[in-house]
Amino acid sequence: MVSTALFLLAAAAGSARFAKAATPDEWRSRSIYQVLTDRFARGDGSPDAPCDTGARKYCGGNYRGLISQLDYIQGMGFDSVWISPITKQFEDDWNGAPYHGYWQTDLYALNEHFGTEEDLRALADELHARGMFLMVDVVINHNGWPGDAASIDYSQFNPFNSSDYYHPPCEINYDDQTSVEQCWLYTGANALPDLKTEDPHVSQVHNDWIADLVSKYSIDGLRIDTTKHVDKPAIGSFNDAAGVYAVGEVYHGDPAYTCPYQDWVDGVLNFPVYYPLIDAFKSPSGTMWSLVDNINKVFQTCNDPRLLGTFSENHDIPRFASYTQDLALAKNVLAFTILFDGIPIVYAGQEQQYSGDSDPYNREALWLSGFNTDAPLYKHIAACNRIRSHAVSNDDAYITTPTDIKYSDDHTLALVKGAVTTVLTNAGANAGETTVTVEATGYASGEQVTDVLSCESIAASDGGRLSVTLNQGLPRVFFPTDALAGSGLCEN
Ligand code: ABC
Ligand code: CA
Repeated sequence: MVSTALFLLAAAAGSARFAKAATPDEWRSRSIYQVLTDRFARGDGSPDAPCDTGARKYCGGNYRGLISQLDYIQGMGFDSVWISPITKQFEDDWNGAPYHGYWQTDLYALNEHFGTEEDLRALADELHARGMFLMVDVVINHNGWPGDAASIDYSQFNPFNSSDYYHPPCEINYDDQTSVEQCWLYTGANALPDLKTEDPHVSQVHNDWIADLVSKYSIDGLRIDTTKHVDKPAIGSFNDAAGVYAVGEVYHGDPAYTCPYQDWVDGVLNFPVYYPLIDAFKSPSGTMWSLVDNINKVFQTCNDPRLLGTFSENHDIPRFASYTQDLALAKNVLAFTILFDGIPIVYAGQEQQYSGDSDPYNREALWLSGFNTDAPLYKHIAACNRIRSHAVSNDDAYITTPTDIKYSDDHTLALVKGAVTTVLTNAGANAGETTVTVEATGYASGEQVTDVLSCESIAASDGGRLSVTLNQGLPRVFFPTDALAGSGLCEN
């Protein structure tokens, strides 16, 4: 009894700080929708407010707008939202404004363009009321300054208000890791003064800050910007101090470079799979071979491949539709993104087939789509997310089961993960009918399986063999027909 009472007291005292902290394990089954806060939804609802991406200025999106469009996000099956960095930025905009949030000047104040403390708390509350998680982007590598390196007045920054806290300016040599960590990402027009994160004082300030921030706004997870530009021990202690799942932005396509970061941070964005994924699917002349190769390397090299973030677009890289308008190819790439191992991340606008290429044109305002829930990719994403969460609720082991590549050729890839068999093709929408045989799917001989994208059913034959017809370049996602009840997919 005494110990129970003590436990309850301790739990009550600790609840304010730790109750909502979400662990890596709690994130495994999640599916993330990434928004640039400024570009997703406006609180005043003005549906026609223009947003000129080329101008690189604020367009008026904010937390209140985001709250008002959570049905749209949830309707696609997402249960987590990654928002832009929340901290105060400089206000000058002669060379582009910090509408993206990566040019902070003050760790302890909010960027008021996005809303007040109450608005941000209201966003966290509304997400939690829906069973959703809040992921916040954070920057510990640098601050932002509206001028070049020589013009910086360090006293303007809070708390790192002297040049002593920063590395001296230098251009990064990407072949030298010390330079990657200690030189500046940009020294020109909008310089990014690079913090001495290896200094124990700087690191301690960051760690105290993040522990408080996570608690103050009930944050469930972090995306750590510029992870490869920060020394690894500082990343490790920062993730520990945060006490929630963090995914690091290690912007590098080589698994041998990217995977070792998992010794220091819970997860990393899966750049090694991103590059060959796009190459495989952006046109019918792509092939699957480097994708298969990098999947195998990631499985061999990363400590926990199921904690990586899988993505096919973000705000730094060309949108998929900038390569091709082919809807069948877009559906294949999204099916992979959501049904491959790891935590899927879809960047707002992908569901509306936005086609901006590089920064800043890939940052289109979502409200200009009218939040169209009839868009074909909106419905496609919803089906993929739905079968994934159904597979999770049917089988505890699904999420930690590695994907098995059961078949691949130049144009086709068949993935088996638990009860889900995903068959992908880069043949494109103009392709005719072909048949591919996938062996050893794990289905029983004679078992009926349904493609949840078309609702067509077929039976597995001996040894779980599936004879899969592909037509018009569309992906197929099979699940045992008898086990579909409750999924909301193909149930009648
Ligand atoms: C602005 C303009 C740009 C202009 C630039 C000078 O200023 O919009 O048009 O070119 C923020 C803003 C940006 C802004 C920058 C700089 O700040 O969002 O709009 O650009 O002021 C993160 C964020 C990103 C953010 C920052 C800065 C960092 O996601 O949105 O940018 O806080 C590097 C960093 C990476 C960073 C990215 C933008 O730059 O590592 O953290 N992203 C190579 C390098 C990478 C490099 C990448 C792109 O190029 O290795 O380190 O990323 O420059 C593969 C290789 C990769 C290789 C790629 C290209 O090819 O394996 O290693 O990446 O095969
Ligand atoms: Ca650095």
